[in-house]
Amino acid sequence: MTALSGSFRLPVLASLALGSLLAMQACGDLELGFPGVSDPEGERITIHIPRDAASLNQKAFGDNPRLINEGDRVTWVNDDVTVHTVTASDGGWDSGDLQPGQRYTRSFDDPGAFPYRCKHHPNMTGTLEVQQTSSPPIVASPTPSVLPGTVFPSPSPTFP
Ligand SMILES: [Cu+2]
Repeated sequence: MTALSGSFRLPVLASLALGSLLAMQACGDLELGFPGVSDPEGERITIHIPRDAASLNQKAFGDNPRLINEGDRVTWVNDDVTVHTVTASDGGWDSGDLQPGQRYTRSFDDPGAFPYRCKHHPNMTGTLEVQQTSSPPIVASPTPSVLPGTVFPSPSPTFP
């Protein structure tokens, strides 16, 4: 009986977990889709701003510099208990105030180095290094792979 009631409880737990995931997703920027679903245009990268981030200086945003590929989409999540921002050093983009638990997402479509900081704690710095990808990320029509040196006879019409 305990095993049976246990197996009845599982779907409820699973749907609760899914529900909270969806709720978390809805808290941040308006963004459709499910977590974990791959974006065909690039990777989704999450950078967590940890507790007491202001004391971490140039490591406040994790790995620094952080290497990503062009087209990748970066989400910063404020896991701290104080307000932070993610603000480009050149002022080109700005998350605005991120309350604890809030997130900010931005796509990086051009290669280069993008230094940023927190407006409230200018000692909190990070740099994204966006690398150029050698091949285009989107393949419109996949072509069959042909081994180099393979010779195909030119097609000739056949008649009965
Ligand atoms: Cu801050």
